Amino acid sequence: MFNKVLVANRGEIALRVIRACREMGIKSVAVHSTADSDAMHVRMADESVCIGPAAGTSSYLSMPAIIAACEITGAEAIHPGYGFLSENAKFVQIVEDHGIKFIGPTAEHIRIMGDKITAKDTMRELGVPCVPGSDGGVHDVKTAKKIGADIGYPVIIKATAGGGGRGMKVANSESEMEQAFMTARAEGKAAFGNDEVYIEKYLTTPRHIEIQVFGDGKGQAVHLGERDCSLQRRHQKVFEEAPGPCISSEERNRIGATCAEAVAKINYIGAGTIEFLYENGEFYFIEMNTRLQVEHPITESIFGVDIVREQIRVAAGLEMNFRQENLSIKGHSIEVRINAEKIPSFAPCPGKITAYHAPGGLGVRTDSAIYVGYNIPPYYDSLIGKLIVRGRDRSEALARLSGALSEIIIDGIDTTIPLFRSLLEEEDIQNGVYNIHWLEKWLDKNFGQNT
Ligand code: MV4
Repeated sequence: MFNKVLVANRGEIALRVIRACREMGIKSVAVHSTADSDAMHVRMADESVCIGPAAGTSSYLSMPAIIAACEITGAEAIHPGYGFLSENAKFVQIVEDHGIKFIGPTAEHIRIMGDKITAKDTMRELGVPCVPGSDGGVHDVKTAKKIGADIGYPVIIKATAGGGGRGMKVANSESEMEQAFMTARAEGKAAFGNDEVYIEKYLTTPRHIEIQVFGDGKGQAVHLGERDCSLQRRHQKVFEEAPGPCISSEERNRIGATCAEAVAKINYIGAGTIEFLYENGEFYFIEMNTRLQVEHPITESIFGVDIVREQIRVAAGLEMNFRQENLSIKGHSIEVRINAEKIPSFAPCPGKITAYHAPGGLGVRTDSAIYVGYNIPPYYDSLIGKLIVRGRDRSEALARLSGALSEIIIDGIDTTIPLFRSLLEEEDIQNGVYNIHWLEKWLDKNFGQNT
């Protein structure tokens, strides 16, 4: 096992990794920007290194600074958390070239899944059900129109380098194709330096269901069920639950086995998430994320598995601590993302925390790096905490969430907490009846132009 791990991240996810290291008897190294000298991850780690100025691009994204921090401290491995360098194939290559272990998948797997066309081709080949559409890239409008006529409108044109909803355009009929095609290409070029696009049938009212997978890199892999992450605003998830309220155990076992088999076949190592759109009882692959995700705790809560610990174990060459036949779901879990944002505009709201009380009790987990007197810097993501609850069933989880939201205190800044208090009043949320458009429609109805 590693003696020392460098955590190339900040905020709650850095704490999450540092805690796992501590439990495993591994020393931790925090890295931080000049804006984060007072951050909790710096205090909690065994050692820390300042790696650059406030801007993420000059610190948490600086490959030379992070490699140097490893060499200075003698860290043998890097955990990237999520975001920043977690899905950067070039970084993984450089890390490994320096004889440092990257706690995550190989550069090759990250590269394959980072290109959406290659990812889809690979998954289709592995027997994972995909959205009907073009076979690979589409290079001219004439071909695009032919595909539109074949699969039927509406269709969606997606940039192969896209993600997070950028470089996507819907065409409702052939007359909209040229404009949508050219715009998707231009956005792909501008945002990612890659103008290759592909086309899919546009599903109008799907849910976003993602399957957690985990591989040992030696041909063994398991799945840890699904998460329903349909409640999103502008491609930012706000509320996630596991299991999905609309997924039966038969459906879970079937799609889960398909996903586990697929990643086993490619010798995938560590944690991964296979994203699907789910509509009329069918799963359609859209993307794979080759990282630990923000919402991983809801899966941990219902399976009783420490996903970060397992990531570290397999990176060190040890076996996974679980097998599919020993994994079972106990109860229901929900996560809400606490962002430093004003509701209903969702405008970022950095500033000083003047009071903080984290809710507690059975089945309540608060993952956050804030403390009283902490000044949330304006340079990074607005996520400041995650409230994760577990109950024996969905209604108990909802009741615990409601209790925890009454109890939590974060003063000094605006947060998304009031949004969640309102959402829990909604019958559709209570009944688990929502799709990827539900939240934006609800915000529009309740706040109109203010969101
Ligand atoms: C789609 C789709 C409908 N049909 N693909 C958005 C982000 C990217 N991960 C994929 N996305 C979508 N792909 C087809 N063929 C609708 C979306 C989509 C979406 C997906 C998941 C969660 C929220 C979403 C919000 C808008 C659009």
